[in-house]
Amino acid sequence: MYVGVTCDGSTGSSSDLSLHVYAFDVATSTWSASPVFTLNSPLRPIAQGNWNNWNNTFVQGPDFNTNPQPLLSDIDFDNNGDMILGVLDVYGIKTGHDNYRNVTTDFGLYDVIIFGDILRATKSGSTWTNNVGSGGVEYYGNDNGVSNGSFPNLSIQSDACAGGISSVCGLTKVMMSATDPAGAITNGVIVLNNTKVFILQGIQ
Ligand SMILES: [Ca+2]
Ligand SMILES: [Ca+2]
Ligand SMILES: [Ca+2]
Repeated sequence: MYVGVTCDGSTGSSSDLSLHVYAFDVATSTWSASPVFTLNSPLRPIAQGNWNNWNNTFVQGPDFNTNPQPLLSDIDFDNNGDMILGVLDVYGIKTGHDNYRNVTTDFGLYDVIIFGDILRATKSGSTWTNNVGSGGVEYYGNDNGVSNGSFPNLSIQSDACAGGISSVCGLTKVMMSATDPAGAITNGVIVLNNTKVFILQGIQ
């Protein structure tokens, strides 16, 4: 059994953020040491997508509001034993669509863009490599939503995972729940190829 843990930095700073996956051997009732996955640049392509420690600050952005805060929300495995991790941006849960902000005198309705993520953890011996593809960029570089061009500061939704992932043993694809898979203001899934790292399709 595998258990995901998020160090959310809520009493510290974004440098305290990390993800952990512990393995529990049911037969022997023992826990393994956990590989630690750090977050943030350079594997988050745009500045607005950088992870922050968990906080309750409403952040007014140039188009939508963004304040990405991570939660390790899903663990799947590829055929070769690599882990595929889903990371939910909990700012979207704290805020929502067309909702009030946390200021009692403001009755305006606000919208957000979340920047979740899909990470791949590749094991070599006892060492795990976090989310690094060839050239040192994010492994699933095409985990992007699609903009309709209406929001110039967010010309691309660079990390569109909405936290859920699904990988089927024997297949080379992984499916993730996603924001903007078929244009701006859509929800659905994006299908990624595990080996060539192409986006296969976005489905609303
Ligand atoms: Ca990306
Ligand atoms: Ca990404
Ligand atoms: Ca899953």
